Amino acid sequence: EITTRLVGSEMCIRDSTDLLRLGALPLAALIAGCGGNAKKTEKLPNIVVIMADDLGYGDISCYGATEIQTPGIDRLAREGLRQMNGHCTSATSTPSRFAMLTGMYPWRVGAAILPGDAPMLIKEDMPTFPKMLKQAGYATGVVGKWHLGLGNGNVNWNEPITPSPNQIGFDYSYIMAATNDRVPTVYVKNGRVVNLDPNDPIEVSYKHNFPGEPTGKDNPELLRMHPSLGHNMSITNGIPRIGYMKGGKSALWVDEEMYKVFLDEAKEYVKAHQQQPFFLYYALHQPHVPRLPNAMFAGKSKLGPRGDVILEADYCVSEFLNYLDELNLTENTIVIFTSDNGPVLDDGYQDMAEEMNGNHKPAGPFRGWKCDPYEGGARIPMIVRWPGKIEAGTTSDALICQVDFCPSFAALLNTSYEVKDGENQIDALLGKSPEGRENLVLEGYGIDLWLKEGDWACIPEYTTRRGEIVEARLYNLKEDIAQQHNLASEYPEKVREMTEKLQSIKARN
Ligand code: NG6
Ligand code: CA
Repeated sequence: EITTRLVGSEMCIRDSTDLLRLGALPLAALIAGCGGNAKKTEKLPNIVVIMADDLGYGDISCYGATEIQTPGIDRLAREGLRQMNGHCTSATSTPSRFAMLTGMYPWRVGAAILPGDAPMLIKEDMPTFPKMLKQAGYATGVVGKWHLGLGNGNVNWNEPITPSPNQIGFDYSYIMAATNDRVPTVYVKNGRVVNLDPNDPIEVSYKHNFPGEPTGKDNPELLRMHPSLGHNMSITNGIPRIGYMKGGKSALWVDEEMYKVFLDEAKEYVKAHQQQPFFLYYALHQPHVPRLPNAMFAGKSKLGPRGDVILEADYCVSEFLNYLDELNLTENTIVIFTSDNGPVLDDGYQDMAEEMNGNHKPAGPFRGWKCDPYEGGARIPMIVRWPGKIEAGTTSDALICQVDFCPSFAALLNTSYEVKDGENQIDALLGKSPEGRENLVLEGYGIDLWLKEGDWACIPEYTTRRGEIVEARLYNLKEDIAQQHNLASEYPEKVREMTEKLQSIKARN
């Protein structure tokens, strides 16, 4: 008989194949204790979420790319499960990451792409994925892109910054504040800028430049890559960014080395915490702009810098997985690989992404890109590996979203933890059940929320800020995966029903 008992940070099962054989039972029951006659105990599984930045469904070979090969990420697919209907909540970064970490729809707090000097969006009293895991006995760390704000506004970058990720559930953080195209272009470790010289303090502003500081706009002669849109403010490493910054010379990052800085940090974290259950959120910076591959990858993809940094990201995944092997952690570590939003070619720099794209289809078979309220904006790769527990080389069509990670893992760990919108979809996440969510609210950039339910996707009619009415759109994804035929006028009832459903989810509190 299976009882539900957690023994410190250990769970016990009769033997390691029990979990597989008992696949039909709720996983929470499986992972729980097993009374007095246990033959051996097994540690709680480590959990790693690797999240790429702007990587599309069609950008990796295990999801059908033919113009680029991603053997590192493909290894995860070969040894695990590909979610074919996996989503981020939003077609941009900050909202999706907010949802993944809080289990709450991001539009409830008006989440939007944040500047690098924005205050922390996740309030200290909000439930979070890492807090839940801490409660279950995990060490929790984040390495890489943050983009959820830091401090309480008016951050002094020369002092300890709080709140940082360390105040909302992570014991350890080694991050960039926002994106690689936004200032401050420095790393922040546990709330402190890394390698800062106190005699060269950092100042940051998103409103005005600092006297005498060059900008991309005024000093194009200093640039080694030019903007195509925006990105004409302060310059770091010959690359113009969004926002103004002064000082901090010794702390500035070198874009071409960033892959290694974060990879080494991720490995270090795992090494340091291998004795206890750990959670690592490894947030890759690729293939977001500016795309500056290390010399190891430059020119290797034939798709230009965008393809090259995808190869770089793939290398990071591969090296990280090899390191888990080396430390003997592969078997007891759940690894999820995913992305924060759909792909984009030209995202503000002249980096040949469009010119060199050739026949590559970054969004796979889907319509739309990053920022768009279509499948291409928010259906992303989601690969889950747990050796021995998830059948290798399988796929699932269950509707599932990153907003479900926190409540799903809470169920797996038998921890009771309330979140607002995420659902316990652990059986779908691990491939034990073909059923996923009944519906999911998704968002483009701005105010266009949309609803996916069954075979249908509906973007209700809405009014833009300028007062223009955008007509409702309705697509049958089963027959029209590329969303080419708007069926709204043919099925007004369906539109009405889905619009009301969306309204009622919005109103839920
Ligand atoms: C946009 C930027 C884009 C990118 C995006 C955020 C311009 C013209 N475009 O405003 O380059 O930084 O914000 O991307 O500035 S995200 O993946 O972090 O959401
Ligand atoms: Ca992104």
